[in-house]
Amino acid sequence: MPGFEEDIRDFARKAGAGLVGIAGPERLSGPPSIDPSYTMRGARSVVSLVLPMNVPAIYDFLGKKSSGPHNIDQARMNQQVHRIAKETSDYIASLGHRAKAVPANNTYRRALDPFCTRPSFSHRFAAVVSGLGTFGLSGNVVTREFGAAVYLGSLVTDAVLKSDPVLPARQTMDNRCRTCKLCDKSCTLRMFEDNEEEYLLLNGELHARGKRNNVDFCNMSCFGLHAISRDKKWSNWGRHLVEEWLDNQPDPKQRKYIRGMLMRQGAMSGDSTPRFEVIRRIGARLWPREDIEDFLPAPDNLPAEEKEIYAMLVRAQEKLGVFGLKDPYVLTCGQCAMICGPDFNETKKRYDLLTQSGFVVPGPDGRMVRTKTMEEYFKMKEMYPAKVNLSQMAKDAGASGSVWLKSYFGFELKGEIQNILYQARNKKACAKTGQAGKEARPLYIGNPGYLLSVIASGKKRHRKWQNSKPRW
Ligand code: B12
Repeated sequence: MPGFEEDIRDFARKAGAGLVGIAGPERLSGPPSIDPSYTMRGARSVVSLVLPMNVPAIYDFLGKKSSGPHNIDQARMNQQVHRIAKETSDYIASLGHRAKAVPANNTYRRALDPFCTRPSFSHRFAAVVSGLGTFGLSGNVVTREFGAAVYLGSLVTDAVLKSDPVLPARQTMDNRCRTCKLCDKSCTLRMFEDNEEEYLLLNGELHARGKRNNVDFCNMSCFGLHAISRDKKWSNWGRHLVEEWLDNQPDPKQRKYIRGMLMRQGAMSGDSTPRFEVIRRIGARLWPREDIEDFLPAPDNLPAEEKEIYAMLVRAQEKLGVFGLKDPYVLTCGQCAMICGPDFNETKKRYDLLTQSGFVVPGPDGRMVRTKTMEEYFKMKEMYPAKVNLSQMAKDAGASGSVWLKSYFGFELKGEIQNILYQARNKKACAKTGQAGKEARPLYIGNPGYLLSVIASGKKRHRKWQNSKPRW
C-alpha cells in the first residue's frame, strides 16, 4: 500500500522534480553539513530532489556558441528546485508535520575564512544518502539518469521517513570514472587528482571522490578568473587569465600564493561583487515566479537573436536589484558537471565540443567573440584590454568586504565541534580500511592573521610578475 513517502515522492514529481529520494534519521550521519537541524530545529529526515540541466543549452555553452541559454537555464532551475522544495514542504506541513526547503545555493555558514564555503546544508550529501547518485571523480554527484549535469535541491522535515535504498558507494568511481576522467581534463586548473582518491564518511560508509588539490583552483576558474586550458587549446567563458600560470601551474600546496592570486584577480576584475550577487540572489532566495521562472523563457523557447537573450538577462537581473553589470552572463565554468552525461559516449561528445571549439575572449564592445588560436586570443586581448580603473576596483573591493562581513564572517562553535568529531571518525574509518591519511580534509583556515599574510605574500609575487616580459 502506498504510504506517506510515496505521497511525498508523487507530489514532488508532479511539481516538476526529475528524481526524488528520501533519507530517514538513521542515514544522516556524516560531516556537519548533513545535519538537517541546522536548517530547521527538530528536523530528522531529508527529501532530495534532482532536476536535469537542459542539454541543448550545455551544447551551446561547451561549443562556445553562446553561454546565454545555460545562464538562463541555471537561473530558472535554481528557482524551480527551490520552489519544488518549498511546495513539497508546504504539502508535508498540510499533513501535520513541520518541513522547510533548503535554498538551492549560497547559504553559507559563518566562518573566519571568506572562501570557506560551507553550506547550511549540503545537497550533494543529501542526494547520496537518499540513493539518487554517488560521488564522481570531480566530487559532483553523478546520477544514472542524467550524469552529473543536474541541479540539486533538498527539504528537511521532522517527520520520521522510511529511507530509499542507497547505491553502492563506489558505483560511479568504479564503473564510470576509472576509465573516463574527462571531468579532470575539462578543468582549466587541475582542481582534482585523476589518480588519487580521498574519502568522506557518510552514513557509516566511506565514499571516494578524486583528491582535491586546492579548492581555490575551483574558485579561480568558476568565477572566470583563469579561463585557458592546461594544454592551451581552448578556453571556458571566463574573461581573465593568469599569464604566469599558462606554462607553469603552481604547486597546489602554495596555498597563500594561490589565495593571493585569487583575491587579486577578483579585485582587478572590478565587477566581482555584482557578479557574485546575481548568483547569490538567485541561489539563496525564492523570488516571485514572474520575476525569473516565468519571465525568462525555457532554453528551447529562446529568441534566435543573441542580443535579445542578453537584454532579457539584464532585465531579469534588474528585477533582483543588481544593476550595471557589463556582462550579464555570470556563469563561466562548471564544465566538470556539464560534460558528465548519462554515459561515456555522451560525455565524450560534450568533451569534444569543449575542446574543439577554441577560445572566447572579450571583443570590441566587451562581448565575447570566438578565436581559433591562442595567438588570435592574445591579439584580441591587446586590441581590447579590460578597462577597469582604480576607483571601480576600490568600490568593488569595498562592496565584497561588506557582503562578507554582513553575511558570512563569524564563528559557529557547534559546527566546529561537530566537524572535529566527524574528522576523527573519518580518520579512524580510513585507517581501519587501509586508507590512512586519505580522508577528505576540511577547507578551513582558522587563523585570522592569515588573510593579511596572504595579501602580503601575493603582492610581492605580483610585482615580480608585472616586471617580467609578456609571454606572447
Ligand atoms: C560551495 C559550492 C561551490 C564552490 C566550491 C566548490 C567545491 N568544489 O567545494 C564553487 C563556487 C567553486 C562551486 C563550483 C561548482 N558548483 Co557548487 N556548490 C557549492 C555549495 C554551496 C556547497 C558545496 C559543498 O558542499 N561544499 C563544502 C563542503 C560541505 O564539502 P566538502 O569539502 O566535501 O566537506 C568537507 C569539509 O568541508 C567538512 N565539512 C563539511 N561540512 C562542514 C560544515 C562545517 C561547519 C565544518 C566546520 C566542516 C564541514 O567535511 C568534509 C570532509 O572534510 C553547493 C550547494 C549546497 N548547498 O549544497 C553547490 C553545488 C554543490 N554546486 C553545484 C555545481 C553544479 C557546481 C559547478 C558545476 C558550477 C555550476 N555550474 O554551478 C561547480 C563544480 C565544482 C566541483 N567540482 O565541485 C551543484 C552540484 C551538482 C552535482 N551534480 O553535484 C550544487 C549542489 C548546487 C545545486 N543546488 O545544484 N560550488
